[in-house]
Amino acid sequence: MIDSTAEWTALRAEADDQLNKTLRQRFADNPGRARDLSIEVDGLHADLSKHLIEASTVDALVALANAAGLSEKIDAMYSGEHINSTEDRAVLHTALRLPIDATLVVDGQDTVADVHAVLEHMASFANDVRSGAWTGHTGQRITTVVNIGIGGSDLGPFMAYRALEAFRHESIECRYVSNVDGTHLHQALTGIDPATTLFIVASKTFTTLETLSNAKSARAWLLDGLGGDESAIAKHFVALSTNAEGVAAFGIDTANMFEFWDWVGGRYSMDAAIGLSLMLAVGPDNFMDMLSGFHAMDTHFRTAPIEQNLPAMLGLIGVFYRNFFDWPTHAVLPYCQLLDRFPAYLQQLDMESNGKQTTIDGEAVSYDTGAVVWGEPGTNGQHAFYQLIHQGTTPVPCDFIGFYEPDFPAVDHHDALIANLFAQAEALAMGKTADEVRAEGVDESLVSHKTFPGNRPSTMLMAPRLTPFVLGQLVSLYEHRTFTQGVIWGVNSFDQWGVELGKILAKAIIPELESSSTELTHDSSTNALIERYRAHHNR
Ligand code: G6Q
Repeated sequence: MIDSTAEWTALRAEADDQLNKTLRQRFADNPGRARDLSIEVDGLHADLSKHLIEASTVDALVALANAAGLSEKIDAMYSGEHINSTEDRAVLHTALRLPIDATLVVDGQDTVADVHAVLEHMASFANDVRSGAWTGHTGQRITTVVNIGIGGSDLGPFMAYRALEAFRHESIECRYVSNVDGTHLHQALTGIDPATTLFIVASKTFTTLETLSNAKSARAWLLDGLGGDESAIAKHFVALSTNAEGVAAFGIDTANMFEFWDWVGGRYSMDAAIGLSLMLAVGPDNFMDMLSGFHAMDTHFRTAPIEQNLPAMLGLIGVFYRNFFDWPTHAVLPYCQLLDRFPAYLQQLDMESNGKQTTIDGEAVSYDTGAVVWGEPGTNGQHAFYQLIHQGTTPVPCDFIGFYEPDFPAVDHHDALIANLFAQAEALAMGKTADEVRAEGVDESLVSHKTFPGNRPSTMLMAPRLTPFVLGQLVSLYEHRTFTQGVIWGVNSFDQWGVELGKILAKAIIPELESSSTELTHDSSTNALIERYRAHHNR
């Protein structure tokens, strides 16, 4: 296992060295530090100089990556080997953004041709809906799109729809329904007109309880609103899935199905057909620009040497803090209101991928894996949880994300926003000593309260503007950061067995809630909770 290698052991000593040196000292020692520890990828600037690293750390992390075979594993993923071994699947989200003139034959199939055929199908449908050529059952144009999906079939398109609001069609609004809590669908349907609503049922497997429940209720709502004519379904329901049979069984014509493949993991699928709602909102050209951004970062990850490889370095630095400093969480803090769902999106990407206690070979890991990922946009977070980040007992490595230009210049507070962004990273890194506090004349009883330890690390990611291209770069960056960490920890980042047990138990409990005739055989806590629920409903 990786923790028995010399490279892992070397990092223990490296971590001890780095913990003892402050960021203040590092910047004083090397005025060129920001320049030396920055990486630029196609206009995306990453300043890594506020990390607790030196050139020796970079060398030690690169050695660890080599010991784990990172470069070989990148090649294995990109070339379509079945690296998702527990499900015997290739992992080819990078093929979703290959240009049309690329070639990639996997398992005898020309994936580039398949991907672009679906993209063309999506684009032609999106153009028809956006232009009004596609109408609903009563001949009216579509103005509301309701995406029904959950997890990987919701978080990505929802995040991206919000992120690219500045690029969206003025008269198409998308709404996203994921939770089986009926309130979610109720809210989404409130105030909209069935005649002008298109439902997208997004489900890779087309077996997901939440999605099928919401889709059935949406179908009933539509038919109710349009006079019960079943032929209306064809104009108001489309599906995104790998399961044509399931789609047909639900009653959606497979001509209105946009397919993807089992080599696209759910949480890696927003750039596959799962992104249809986004394409409807921003149009095919912007969607293709986003794919170009993904591809640019994919190319960088595949070709850049590890010490200059942004996703690899961010992943390795994350491992450094997780395993050698025992810091259990990682915050993502976009200074961009339109990225408000980005932390939630990354939470799934990272935690579902690397929250594993078993190596890919089935052995129990002897070290920590996946960090808890969390965050909110700045400046809001500053008035909430930043207290803990500045003065709490456990440091939280942070990713700050900012842009030189605002999304909507009509209300321009951009200098204030970016000043806060830079100030937070500076405050975390440099802190404020007790002597500095005293020098301000602060009463001695308050000095310790007003002291900031500093030495709290962060990455600063900056791009000119949040465009489709930049969003693609950012998502790909985090996909590959996640991959890098999975390789170091030796886990399969592409399965998610940990979500299965709860699903199975829920299926068993539904009939037990519905009828009191079933004998309860759970633990006494679960039995009592079921009984209380039944009693409340007089069952
Ligand atoms: C993602 C996960 C999971 C999945 C949902 C929805 O990687 O597998 O979040 O996306 O459970 O699954 P379906 O798309 O099959 O409905």
